[in-house]
Amino acid sequence: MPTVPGTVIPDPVSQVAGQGEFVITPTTGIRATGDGLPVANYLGELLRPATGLPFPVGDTGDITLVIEAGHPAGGYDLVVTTTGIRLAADDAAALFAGAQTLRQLLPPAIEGRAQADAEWVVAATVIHDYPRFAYRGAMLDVARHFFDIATVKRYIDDIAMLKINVLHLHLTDDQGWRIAIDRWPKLTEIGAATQVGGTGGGFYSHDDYRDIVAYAASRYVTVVPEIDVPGHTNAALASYPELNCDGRSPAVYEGIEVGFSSLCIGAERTYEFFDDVITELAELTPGPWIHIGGDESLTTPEADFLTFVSRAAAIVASHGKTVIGWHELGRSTRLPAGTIGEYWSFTTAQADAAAHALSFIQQGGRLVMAPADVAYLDMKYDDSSTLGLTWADGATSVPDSYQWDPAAILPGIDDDQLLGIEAALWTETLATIADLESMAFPRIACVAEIAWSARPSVPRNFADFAPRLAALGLRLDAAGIGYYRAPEVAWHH
Ligand code: TNX
Repeated sequence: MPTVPGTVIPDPVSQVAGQGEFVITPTTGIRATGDGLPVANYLGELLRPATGLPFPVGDTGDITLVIEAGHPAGGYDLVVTTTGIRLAADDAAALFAGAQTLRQLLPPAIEGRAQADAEWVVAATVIHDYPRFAYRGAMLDVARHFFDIATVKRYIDDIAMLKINVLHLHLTDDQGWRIAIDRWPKLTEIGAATQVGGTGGGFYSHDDYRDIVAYAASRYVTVVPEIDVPGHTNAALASYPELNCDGRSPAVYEGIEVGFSSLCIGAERTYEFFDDVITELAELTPGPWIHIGGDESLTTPEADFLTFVSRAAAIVASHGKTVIGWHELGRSTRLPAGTIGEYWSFTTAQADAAAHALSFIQQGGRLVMAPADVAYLDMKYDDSSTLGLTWADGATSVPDSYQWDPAAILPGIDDDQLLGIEAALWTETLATIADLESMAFPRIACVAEIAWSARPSVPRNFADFAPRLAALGLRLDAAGIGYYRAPEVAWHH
């Protein structure tokens, strides 16, 4: 079926249909210079397999990528006429976002990895577009189940398609410590040996991790590493007896309970440990943020929690990084300036969670909204889901994950106080790429649209979105990405 303007996800700010169409031919090339060249090369790689056409990249070509001043932050302009395509933006990241739009203007068969038979045309259109939020995140939990480099790279490609530009990696939890720390080798010798259910496990060496970060950067995705402290630390506690107040290590943990572990707050060794971890992690992290968790430290006494949080946050700041923490971190009133809180309560805010989140604002920081009842991709879709959990106010249907707004959750909060939003994929019940994709898709498209598209003047209506989701389904089919065929969507077959 032909793709017409109006099926792009996230919905562009403005899109006007033109006359006629641009026809791709064997001589169609991609023109770019300077910082535009990597995007042009990426676009070429995207377009070659299914078309079987060469798409030379260089000084000439009917598809022109231009870096020029004058676009809104993160935004681009895309003009398709019968004679050519012009994509322009202020920087390469915004150009890349525009390339994702262009990709969705092509027939769905473009997503196939083998040569396909299709009419490679793009309907004439004029698109002016820019993001609502700078931070458009996806979180992947590689601690409960470990995912290899290839899987993480595939997930990066999955999210980049939807203009998501942050991958938050939940690297440590009770069930596993997944990043090598040279100064503390047992973290991975012992702490990475297993995972939920007891089979498998694993970790990233520094080179593995650099590989992931570089791949993400090639998709203009910033990696935010999370070391979850002081709770969710059984894997570290099992690896080093000295991190436990009684000097004795617990056994490794393969279940899915939360809230039972804590670093020893009173021991100086704990802070030496944390500083060593952050030293190595900061060296591996080109992005501005390091996430220190802070959620569900249910066995850490309040005074200890506050002591720990202010010291841990200061350590991260001393390495030149901005702290992100789950909203519980807002219990502390001594956070470094600009600390980012990640809100994970519900769209109807629970009082304590709201107060903790607002504390970040009062301390000069901003929020990333990841409301669990709509943006947790590990929630079951409905009773038929075999994977997933239900604690976040029951199942989360695809319409649920679309019909909400991040600025309508907390009192007195507007877009200015929000850095962005995030879709979280916890993996207690998810072990394979097929598991991840079937839970993420299509709900991650809902969250991506909320992150990018302009705030609507009336509440979002799923009925308006569903046809575009159906169109995305054709692309996912061609790409071999499995997804949940939500009954609320008229899928094309
Ligand atoms: C809560 S949300 C957690 C995670 C679990 C998740 C499962 C948050 C900050 N903590 O430890 O994996 O629920 O949905």
